[in-house]
Amino acid sequence: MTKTTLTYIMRCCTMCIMLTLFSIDICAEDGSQLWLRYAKSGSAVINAPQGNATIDIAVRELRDYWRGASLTLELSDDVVDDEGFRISGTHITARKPIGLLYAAYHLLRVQAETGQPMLTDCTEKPALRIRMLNHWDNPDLTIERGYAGKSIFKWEEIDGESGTMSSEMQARLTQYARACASIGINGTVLNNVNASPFMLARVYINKVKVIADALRPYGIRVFLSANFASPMALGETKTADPANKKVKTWWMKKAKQIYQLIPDFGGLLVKANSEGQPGPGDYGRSHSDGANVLADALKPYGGLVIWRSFVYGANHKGEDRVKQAVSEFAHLDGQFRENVILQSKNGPLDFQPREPYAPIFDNIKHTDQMAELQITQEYTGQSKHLVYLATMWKEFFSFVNPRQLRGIAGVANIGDDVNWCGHPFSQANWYAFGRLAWNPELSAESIAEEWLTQTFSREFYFVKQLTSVMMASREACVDYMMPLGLHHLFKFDHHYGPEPDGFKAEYPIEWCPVYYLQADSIGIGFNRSSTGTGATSQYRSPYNKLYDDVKTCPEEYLLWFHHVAWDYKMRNGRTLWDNLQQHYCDGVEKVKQFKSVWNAAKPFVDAERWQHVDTLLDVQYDNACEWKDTCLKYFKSLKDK
Ligand code: BDP
Repeated sequence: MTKTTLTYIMRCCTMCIMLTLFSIDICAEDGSQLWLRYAKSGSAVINAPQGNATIDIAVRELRDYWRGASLTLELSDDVVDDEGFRISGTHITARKPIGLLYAAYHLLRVQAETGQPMLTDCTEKPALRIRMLNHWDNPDLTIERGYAGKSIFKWEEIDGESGTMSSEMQARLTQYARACASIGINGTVLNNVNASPFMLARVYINKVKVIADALRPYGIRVFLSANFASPMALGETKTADPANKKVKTWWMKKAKQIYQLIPDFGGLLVKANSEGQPGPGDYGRSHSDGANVLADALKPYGGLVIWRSFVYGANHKGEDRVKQAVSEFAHLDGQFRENVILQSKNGPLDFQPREPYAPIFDNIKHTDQMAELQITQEYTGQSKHLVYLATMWKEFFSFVNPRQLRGIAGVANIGDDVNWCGHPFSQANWYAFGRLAWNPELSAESIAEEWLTQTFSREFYFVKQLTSVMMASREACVDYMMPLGLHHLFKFDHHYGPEPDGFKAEYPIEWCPVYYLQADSIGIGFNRSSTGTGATSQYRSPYNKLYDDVKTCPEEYLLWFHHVAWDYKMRNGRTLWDNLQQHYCDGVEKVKQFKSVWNAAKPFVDAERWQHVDTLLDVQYDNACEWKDTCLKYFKSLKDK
């Protein structure tokens, strides 16, 4: 064998190895790229102003992935909205750099969806000013209600003194920022609402600055959750009483310290006097007394206080839990500073698979409000069930006009799992949250199609079939877990499986499933009408009347608002008991169908993600059967008593 032949053979082998590696790289789909699976292009010529970090990112993204001809990016006051943009031919204009970045992601999304570098003239701007994620991440990297690994905010990998972080942390943060910016998210709360006071200690603020610096070019402002007793817990005051001078001074100094390091810091999110968290109530002060002290401290710097209305069991012990937010906050409306926003969960209880909307949105008129949605699937199968939540959020928007809100927050489902969210389809909920915060008029269906196309395949059959699965998935979950207005039948603490007979004397009654079921041999359901707790009276017209009367109450909320006899005739002429059984069976049946659709989808999905989803659908099916059997068995035992 000549030397040339040997070299040739060796070259070929190296190529083969490289090709194999390369193709593994292309084919292996571990979900880590989320919906940003753009193919490299590198062909476009992008003209843009220089010297701005955000515009540089927009240029880089387009240069790397835009497959069309040249584009010109320009800043112009013609675009009115600070975050908006205009596309006209090959000209992209925005008032601020962030608009150009949003335009870049818009173009790449359309290209990924259509397969073409399409330029359609349009003007876009976000519907809501604040579009933020709330991470429930703890400094020890655990995540409350997190089902996708540990926190991505790895504090030990950040050196606050030198302002640097590990390259892994940097890489993950950049991917996180890209994903958020690609769907218009512009704020993030880095830590749990059950907040460690240490998050406000100087050493953490130094580290927060490093994260804020990394996220800033992507238009994302950083917020922190604050423990109301921080000054005292950090040993710097003797009390956390908001009327105390030293406490006020502490908050002012803290604000100054934060803003010196992070000039665009968003503000503080506070869970006060709820589920054991400290608050102004500990000193006989009101929520507005407490919120206003923080608001005064942040005001000079433009910071916000986001105060949560998820408060129960403090001042209104014994009252129906779903009424307590209104009881606690309605009389304080008008007493909050202008930079205070009241943040409320979509439903009055706690992120159940279905709840009526929270009536606090009807009762607060003089304080800015934000809605809090739960992207992480605490009560909807965690990272094991395929449950697409956009349909639930659209349902909420049909009662509470999102355009009247100052912002919207989503409790994040993000962790350090390779695919970020655990279940491959849970990524869709992160995606849909951002898209709806940008434009709440988008349909849940079109968002599912967008996401599927970008995340898996543009194949028509695949997208159509899987869109129908996603669209049916939330109702399936309601059916197999708690149909017809049933709620909180979850196992204690982890909230995963069914425990309809759950009762523990040592727990507050509001945590016990039997309290919500109110089931006996006669019937089932919580009477919240005017003959019961009167929760229906907290709703605006016409819902107050509609919900109050068992005859007009929508059946999906029936057992939320009414205690109904087992043999009550439903609108279809069959008894409540019959209907309940039917719903549970339908729920199980739907999951079975999801499995067969997924089976047929095999040719369109890479093996790795296909297998992952398939395994999870088996788990979901088993769980759905368990929910049905456990609940129906228990109800029957009561009914037959
Ligand atoms: C409940 C969660 C709990 C949270 C609480 C909250 O079970 O972990 O701390 O809400 O929102 O859904 O504060």
